[in-house]
Amino acid sequence: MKRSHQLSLAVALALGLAACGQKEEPKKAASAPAAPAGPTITIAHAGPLTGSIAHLGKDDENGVALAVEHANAKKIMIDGKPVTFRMMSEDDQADPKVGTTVAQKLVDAKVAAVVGHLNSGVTIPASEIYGKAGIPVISGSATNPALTERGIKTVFRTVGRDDQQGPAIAAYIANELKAKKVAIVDDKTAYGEGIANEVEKTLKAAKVQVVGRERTTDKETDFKAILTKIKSRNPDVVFHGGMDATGGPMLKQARELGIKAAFAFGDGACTDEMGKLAGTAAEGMVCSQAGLPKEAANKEFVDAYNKKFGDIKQYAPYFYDGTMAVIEAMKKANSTDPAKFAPEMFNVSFAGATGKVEFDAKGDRKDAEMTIFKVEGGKIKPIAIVKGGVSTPFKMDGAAAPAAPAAPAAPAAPAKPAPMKDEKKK
Ligand code: ABU
Repeated sequence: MKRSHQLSLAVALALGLAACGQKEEPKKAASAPAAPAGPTITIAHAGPLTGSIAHLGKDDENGVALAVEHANAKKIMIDGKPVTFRMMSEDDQADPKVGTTVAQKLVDAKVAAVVGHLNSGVTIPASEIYGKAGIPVISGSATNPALTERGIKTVFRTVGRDDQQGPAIAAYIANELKAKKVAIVDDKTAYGEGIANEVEKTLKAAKVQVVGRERTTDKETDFKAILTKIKSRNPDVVFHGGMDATGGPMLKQARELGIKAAFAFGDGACTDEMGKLAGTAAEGMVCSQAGLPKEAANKEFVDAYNKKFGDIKQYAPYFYDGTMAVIEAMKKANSTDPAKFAPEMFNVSFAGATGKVEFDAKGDRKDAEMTIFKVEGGKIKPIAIVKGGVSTPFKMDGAAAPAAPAAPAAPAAPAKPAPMKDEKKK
């Protein structure tokens, strides 16, 4: 027992000393220099979060949210302070008027940059407001050339342009579908009308006969009147410049009317949503996107997106890269002040989710690659990549495993497939 008491005392003393030691640790911590407090910087997203293309707007918003989360995990230091990023997201309803109201709200909220909007017809007028305030805006989906043709030095995009995409899908219609007669429809939006014009110009130059040009709107649900006119002209192919929300029902109604022509679309209707909206009528349709397909996106990005949000709809990787471009520019400028970092947007160069991200003097994505898809089993499948007029078949090997997103030292190179036998420089 005596020995036992001695042991207890020794244990108690040891514990007491240990406790004393523990008490001293906070003193050491308190005497260490405090980490400088850092600012919270707001990066805005704006796009359609309600309405018929909300599925695409939400996809874009998810891309921005994921980029903000990944940037915060990196504990980025700017001007010697740790910066926390937050996203502010606004619904523009895919409406140009609502878009300008949203733009003014974001300017008044003093956001550092805007990653948006989805629609060319909304981004173009909204960018005038951001431009006057000196706030950079970068879209991951707006493809109308006019966006970057007005000399505003704060406007960027991570996708290609419709004067690249239109010729790419038109060349596919002429050379691969071997169409002799094509009917064209557009939805009267900046995007729909613009890409339809590019397709028409390219087809006419290739001596393909354009047998009709019909107009609808982005709100229309009944296309039977224009489809009846188109049927009477017996085209081999119908091209629609519009979004999936109109493209899907149009295709379904065309088949109900007995139209046998192949259907082709631009990126606005180049989504898996077409299989849902048109059902089996979507089988075999072809479409283009103004960038590499999601199958070629950085695997780390794809896995993180899938885990958090499910399937990528289309533009999320481009909005992710737009957000990362803004943050890269801030790092280069060592400033979160738009007046200081906006000019650095022209100097960013990094391996993003969609490949190497760099901008030309207009704010357009350098070396944009176009992709042609076909719907099989209700899903869009990439079949060819078109770059600088050269078309090559899409292959998965190597394309889905490029470098980590936004890691400047490791370029994300998509697969460089062998040239198609029957496709040469156009
Ligand atoms: N690029 C198609 C959808 C967005 C737009 O340009 O309006």
